[in-house]
Order: sequence, then structure tokens, then C-alpha cells
Amino acid sequence: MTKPEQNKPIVTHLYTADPSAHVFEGKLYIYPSHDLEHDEPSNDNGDQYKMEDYHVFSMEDVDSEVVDHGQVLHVNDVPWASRQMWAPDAAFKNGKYYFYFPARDKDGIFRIGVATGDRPEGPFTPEENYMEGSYSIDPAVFVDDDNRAYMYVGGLWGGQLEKWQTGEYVENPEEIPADAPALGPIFWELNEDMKSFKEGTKKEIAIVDKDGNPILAGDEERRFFEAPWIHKYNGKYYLSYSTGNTHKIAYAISDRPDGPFVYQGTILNPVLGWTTHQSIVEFKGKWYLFYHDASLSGGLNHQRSMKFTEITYNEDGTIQTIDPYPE
Ligand code: FUB
Repeated sequence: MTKPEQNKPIVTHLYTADPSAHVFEGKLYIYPSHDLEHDEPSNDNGDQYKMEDYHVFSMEDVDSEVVDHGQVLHVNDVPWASRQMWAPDAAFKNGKYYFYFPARDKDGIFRIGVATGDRPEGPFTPEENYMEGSYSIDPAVFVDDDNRAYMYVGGLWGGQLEKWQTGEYVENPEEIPADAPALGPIFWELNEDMKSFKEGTKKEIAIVDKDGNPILAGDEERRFFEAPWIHKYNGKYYLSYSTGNTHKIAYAISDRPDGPFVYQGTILNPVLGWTTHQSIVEFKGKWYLFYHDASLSGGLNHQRSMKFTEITYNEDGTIQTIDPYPE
């Protein structure tokens, strides 16, 4: 057990990444990826992220011990999955907890799976098949104030999002021109069962600038790459995401859960390590950013550690940019 400190790894006995934090039953629950230790080479396809299972963590308060609830799901428990259990999320609705996770199916295509449990810390029982129609990575599920639930997914490169532009999987798609709109995350409303998509709700989320023009594919400082996350603040929907190869956590705001979202700026400056991935949660009247970096492993991209820090809103609802390494 570890006592957490802001901007420091909060778990040191395992490598953890992509933390999705939620408040359930008055406690903070964190659903991260579990990075494995190995020294195989890295590539742009993300083959170095070879994760096989998930642990769930909880905190009674931001300065109380982080409890590891142990392994809640292993790839061998999931009939349709073959490898690479990447960034997960969880949701609560109608008395049940749902654990969402991406993994490659037996054909090597990333899909989104769901597992159900009665407790936030699991155990979770996976469905036989992946969610019908699902693809790509980094599921984030947002249950709105009116109890409607939405899923956002997507990641470029290893996350395969660009392979689905035609609606079908294309192994070697044409490169998207730099002056074309960037790909956005994919949105669906979930059915009441929380395991399937509501027909006719699928949509690519648009991220636009303040004049309403789409952020372009060549605008790598601002365009969506992976790690979509939605939170709601003062009635507005905030979409945060990683810009990937420019290593920022950026955000955009909308009046609607399905956008368009207007780009605002950077929440988190680049961290040590190639990837960056966040969640944002309100807990006991304060707002926190959960994120990861590779400092505990001395900079190994695939051996990351989750951290958190408080975030500050300006009066106009914008978020102050965070330096991950304050003096
Ligand atoms: O952890 C594997 C992948 O790295 C995640 O799915 C991405 O968001 C990136 O953090």
C-alpha cells in the first residue's frame, strides 16, 4: 500500500498507465492499464504495449493509501480477445458496474469489450463477444445527468482509427492529406443494457477552432490522436484527448455530448515518455487530472506510472495549463 502525493507515481509495485478515475460509492476508483516489464523494441504500431490484464485501485481520499484490489480481468478470460489489453474505463448504471476495455480480436483488429460486475472493484464477467460494431481503442463512457450513457473511442496509428474511414477495416488506408479535417473520436449512445450501441447514434466527433473551422490533420499540435475523455463542468461538455506525437493533453468544449467541440488549449504539457493519457474527475469539491508518465522506469515508454494533480478552472470555464514537473 502506498500513500499518494500529487505529481508522483501513486502505485510503485506495478507499472500502470491510462488511468480512468471515477467516484463510486464516495471513493475514488481508478481503472488503469497494467504495463508489463520487457525489453523488446518499440515501434509506431505500439507492439511494445503488450498488456495482458487489469487491476483496479481505490482511494478513500486523495491523501489516503491507494488500495490494489488485484487482478479483475485477464486476456485469457475473454473468449474473443487475443492480446494487448489497452486503456480501459468503467461506468455505473442501473445498479451495475461495467468495465470497458480494448483488445485485439483473433484477427488482430482492435475491438471494445465489456464486462459486468456488482461492485466497482470487480470481479467483472466479460461478454462472449466484443461489442457489435466496435473498433479502435481507448473507450471512455460518460453517464449524463439524465442517465443517458455515451461511449467515445479512438486512437490513430496502433489504435487503427484511420483504418476505418470507409466504415470497413482497410489494412493500408491512404494517408489523410494535411489540409483535410483531422479524424475525430467516434461517438455512440449506449443502449440501456450498456453493452450495445443505440442504432443510428454513431457519429464522428468534430473538433473545430473558434471560427468553426475543423482542426486539420496536419495540425499536430491540436488534432485528436487518442485518449478521448468527457467530463461535464457548469453544464458544458469537455472533451480532453492526447495529441499523440506532440505529446499534449488538449481539450475542447461543447454544449452537446456529441459536439461539435471547440478547441481551447492544453491541459497538460508533455510528460516523460511517448504517450500521454488522462481522465478528469470531481472528488469532494475539487477537480483532478489523472495521467501517467514514464519517470518511475527511467523513461521507458511502455513502463508507465499513474499520477494525479489538481486542476484549476478560470472564471470563463477554461482550464489552466499544468506543468507536470512543478519546481
Ligand atoms: O496504453 C496503451 C495505449 O497507449 C493507450 O491505449 C493509449 O491511449 C496510449 O496511452
